[in-house]
Amino acid sequence: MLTRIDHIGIACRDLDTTVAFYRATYGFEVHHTEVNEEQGVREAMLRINGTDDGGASWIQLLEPIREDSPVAKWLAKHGEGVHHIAFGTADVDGAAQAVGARGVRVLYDEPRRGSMDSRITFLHPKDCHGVLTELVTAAQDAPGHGEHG
Ligand code: V0V
Ligand code: CO
Repeated sequence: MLTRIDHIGIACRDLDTTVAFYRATYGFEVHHTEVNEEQGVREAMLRINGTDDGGASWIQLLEPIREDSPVAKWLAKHGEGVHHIAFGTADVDGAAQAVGARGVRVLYDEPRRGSMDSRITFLHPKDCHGVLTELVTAAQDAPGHGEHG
């Protein structure tokens, strides 16, 4: 059902400083940045492996853009650090339904838009031994991708 680690989400106070650390320390380059208004974050994606066509794993650096956002709340309580882990799947709808049927709280009725046009949902950390867990279908992994253009 889950085929890989898609990304590790890391909460940071200042995205530019954190990106600079990852570049200077490990040589990572930023592959993509975006603001996700709904999620209340500005984010940078650093690719670890895979290609633009799929199979990639990422470090997702997250800076809050609003005080009432999940990442801002997390930072205030815990400080910087690992915020969530995201498992990749070709079928986020099916995976969420299956996990939900096993008694884990799925936070969204329908998957929402994530980085790079992925579709994402979250599982409640209290039902996952303290780990905020994201399920994600990357745009490239979605059924039918590439068939229409
Ligand atoms: C909260 N808790 C966590 C946690 N956040 N535990 C582990 N990891 C986290 N990241 C714990 C917290 O310590 C509390 O336990 C309890 O859950 C309730 O937390 P709270 O601070 O009162 O916060 P809530 O209940 O208002 O919100 C928690 C949830 C929220 C998980 C419901 O953070 C949420 O909706 N997250 C999903 C959306 C999200 O995180 N978006 C940002 C990433 P104690 O201390 O009382 O025991 S966006 C993203 O990943 C994108 C766009 C992408 O991948 O494409
Ligand atoms: Co994420």
